[in-house]
Amino acid sequence: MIERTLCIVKPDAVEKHTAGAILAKIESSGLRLIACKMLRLSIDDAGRFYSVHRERPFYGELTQFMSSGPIVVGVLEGEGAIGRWRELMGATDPAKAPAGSIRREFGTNVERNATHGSDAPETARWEIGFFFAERELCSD
Ligand code: 3AN
Repeated sequence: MIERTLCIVKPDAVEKHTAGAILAKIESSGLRLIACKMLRLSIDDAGRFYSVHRERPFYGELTQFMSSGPIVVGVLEGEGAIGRWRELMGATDPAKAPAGSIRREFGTNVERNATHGSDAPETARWEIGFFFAERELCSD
């Protein structure tokens, strides 16, 4: 099934000037980048985006970090895009992500783990709508 998923290059990876390298890996994987922009979240934006995690102990730190600098957000499209993008990223903890994965190569720890990806079709729809208007999605 052709799916769409949200990708975020997080502030740690933008700060290290690795956003381009991450986008290159995405494009060479065969996933299509159909939307992309750079922006900086306010702490309130980050809180809304991560509201599913608001009861978790790391919520405060996570929203601080995600609003600490610019991010690059994009929409990926392709067959099984949600699972393929998660596989390309690797595990949440970069130390547990396989060699060659994006988080292993570019991440530092569970918080500063370089990228985000949607985890299911319903979340993908919501997350894409959080950042993009329909006219910004350059699909066929
Ligand atoms: P994933 O992004 O791999 O789906 P989730 O949904 O468990 O991982 O976590 C959402 C985000 O919360 C992660 N991307 C990560 O940056 C952050 N996070 C998860 N666990 C921790 C933790 N123990 N400490 C700080 N941040 C965390």
